[in-house]
Amino acid sequence: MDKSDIEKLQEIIDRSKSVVFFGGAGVSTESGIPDFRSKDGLYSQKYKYPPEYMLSHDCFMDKTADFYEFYRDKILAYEAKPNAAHLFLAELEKAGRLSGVVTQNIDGLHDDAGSKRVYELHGSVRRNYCTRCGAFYGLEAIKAQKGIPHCSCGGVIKPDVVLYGEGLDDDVVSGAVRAIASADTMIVAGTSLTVYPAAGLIRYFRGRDLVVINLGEMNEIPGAFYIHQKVGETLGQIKIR
Ligand code: CNA
Repeated sequence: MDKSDIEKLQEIIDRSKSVVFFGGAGVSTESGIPDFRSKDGLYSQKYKYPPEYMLSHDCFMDKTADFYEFYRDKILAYEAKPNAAHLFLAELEKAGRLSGVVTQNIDGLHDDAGSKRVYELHGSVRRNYCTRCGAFYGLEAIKAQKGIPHCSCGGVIKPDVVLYGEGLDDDVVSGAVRAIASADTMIVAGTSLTVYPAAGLIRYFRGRDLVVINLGEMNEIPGAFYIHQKVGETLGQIKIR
C-alpha cells in the first residue's frame, strides 16, 4: 500500500469536521460477501436468468420460488461480520465527525458495527414484511423457513429490499441528501457508481475533499483523490484523533 496515500487521507480526516461515506458492495467484500461487478462478483457467475432479473420486482412476483432460491443462495450472508471499514465509520460517528453513512448495501453490516446514522438506499435483508397483512419479520424468520417464507396469516414474506423495478424510499433519500450536502469531506468507496438513482446522489456534495477508495472499474469522479486499494485495509490504517 502506498504510504503517501494513507498519509494524505489521514490529513484529510484530521481536518474534517463532518465526513459522509457513500458506499457500495465493495465495502463488504472484505467481509466475504461478493459484489456484483468484480471478476469474482455475482455478475460473472451463471444462473438460470441474469442477476438483474433474479433480483427484480417481476421475478419476485412471477417466479417467487426462483427469486428466493437465488436470494438465499447468493444474497443472504448470515455469517458475515463487519470489517475494518464498517468499524472505522462507527468510531468516526462516535467521535462526532460523521454526518452519515449512505450505503447501497443491503447486508446490515453498518448496523452490526454500531453505526446509527445509516441511510440504506436499497433497504436491508434484516427487515421483512408480509405482503398480505404487513406483519414485520427479522432475518431469523427467513432463515427458519425453507423456500418461500410465509407469514402466520399465509401471506408471502417479502424482504424490505429495493428490487430492480422498484423505487427508493423518499425519507431515506432525503436523509442521504442532507448528510451528503452538509459534509465537508465525502468518501466514495467500493462502488462502480453505475446503479441509478443511488449513484446520482453524490452530486449533492458541496464540501472540500472528495476521496474515492476503489479497487476496480467504476464511473470516474473528476477531481477526486483516488486510492486504488481495499477500503477495509485502507480505513483500518486511519487514526481518529
Ligand atoms: P458493484 O457494481 O458490484 O461495484 C463494486 C465496486 O467495488 C467495484 O468497482 C469493485 O472494484 C469495488 N470493490 C470490490 N471490493 C473492494 C474492496 N475491498 N475495496 C475497494 N473496492 C472494492 O456494486 P455497487 O454497490 O456499485 O452496485 C450497487 C448494487 C450492488 C446495489 O444495488 C447493492 O444492493 C448491490 N449489492 C449489495 C451487496 C451487499 O449488500 N453487500 C452485495 C452485492 C451487491
